[in-house]
Amino acid sequence: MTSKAITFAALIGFAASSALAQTMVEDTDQSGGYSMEELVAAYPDLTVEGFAEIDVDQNGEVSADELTAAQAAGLLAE
Ligand SMILES: [Ca+2]
Ligand SMILES: [Ca+2]
Repeated sequence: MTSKAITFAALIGFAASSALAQTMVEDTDQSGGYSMEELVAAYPDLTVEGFAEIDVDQNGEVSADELTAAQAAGLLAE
């Protein structure tokens, strides 16, 4: 393997690991927010209490902003 090929392989490996670090939550029912079920699909350990904490305005769905805030606060640990 040339040094160029090794550098390329390292870059691919880096891209793959950073993609894994970002857990994607899917709005499967296209409601514009994330329900408990949609969040549990990405975060199986999420509890009802945890969901209530993330749903800051308590409207029953987690918006993209609420999700970002929760991730930044470490409320959605893997
Ligand atoms: Ca939804
Ligand atoms: Ca909300």
